[in-house]
Amino acid sequence: MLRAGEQVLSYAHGQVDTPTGVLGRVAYGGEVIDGCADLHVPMAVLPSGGAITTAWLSAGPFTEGTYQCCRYRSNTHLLFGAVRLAESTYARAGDVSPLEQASRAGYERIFSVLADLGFPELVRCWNYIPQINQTHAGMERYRAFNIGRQEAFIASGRSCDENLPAASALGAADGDLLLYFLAARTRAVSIENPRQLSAFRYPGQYGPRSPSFARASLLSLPGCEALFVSGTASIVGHESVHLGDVVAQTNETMVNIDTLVAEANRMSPTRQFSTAGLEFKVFIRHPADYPAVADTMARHLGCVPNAFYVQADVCRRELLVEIEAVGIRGAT
Ligand code: 3EB
Repeated sequence: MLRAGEQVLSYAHGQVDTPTGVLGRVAYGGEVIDGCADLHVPMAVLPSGGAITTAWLSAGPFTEGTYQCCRYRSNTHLLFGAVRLAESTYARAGDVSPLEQASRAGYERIFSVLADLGFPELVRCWNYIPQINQTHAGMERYRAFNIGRQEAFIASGRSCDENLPAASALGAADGDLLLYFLAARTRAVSIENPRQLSAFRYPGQYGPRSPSFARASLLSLPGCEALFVSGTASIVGHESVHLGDVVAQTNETMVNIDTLVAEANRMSPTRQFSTAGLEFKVFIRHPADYPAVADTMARHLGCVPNAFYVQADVCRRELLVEIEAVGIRGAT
């Protein structure tokens, strides 16, 4: 188990009972128990249920509070925050859906919190969108989310194609729109995947507004460097590949992650990240695919992955798996 304070940021998943040095905790699955974690995500843990807690560990002293409905905890270097929005509090306004409004409002709040608390750099975002693949009033919900998110970037004076955060976007069966994030005082390096078209340049067939995220981000902190690999799927160029084949989709996804790791090492030659050394969170559309996904990852890596698995919908209907990862390398 990692001890807080050894380096500016560490990450752990599993049994995280650390009482001190917790910047933020997120529990996946299980029951909603007040105080069990800072945040609860309603996604079933595979293969057998229960809950997994993830923790971002850092040294105090911390400042914490609620600011414009955004809960946050921060120290000298980093801020962890979360916004939960009920779509029912927004009314459809012409073409503008409640989800688009909630997504825009959520990101605008995040940006104002970052500006006011002095953490201008959004490094990593997690976006959980209920019923992500459902269509309402002719628009798929993931696409409505993308419009609202990009509107917030524009309204906050942020670029939509530079310095974007790493991100994941997944669908939960139900609940509120949930956004959580890590922000820093210093800028991260955004990394793109040469095998894929940047998501912020996706053509119009994937929705009227492109998704605002980078394929990975690399943050230098005192004593360590953190690589945040965005949710990664079986996409080459801008197209989904290996339709209906979960093993091939998993392999293609791992090749995409290998490519991002190589890009990160090109930008940070001293740190030498390796795919096998990353910690993975794996989102699987159909629970029955769990053994095939876990086995394919192990074969690809040549070892048992440091990973946990949850059931979630992926933002394109044909994608069966999305894999994200984090790697933190201390000074060597
Ligand atoms: C993709 O590559 C798959 O909209 O924030 C992955 C990670 C995906 C983040 C997002 C979407 C997002 O397009 C989907």
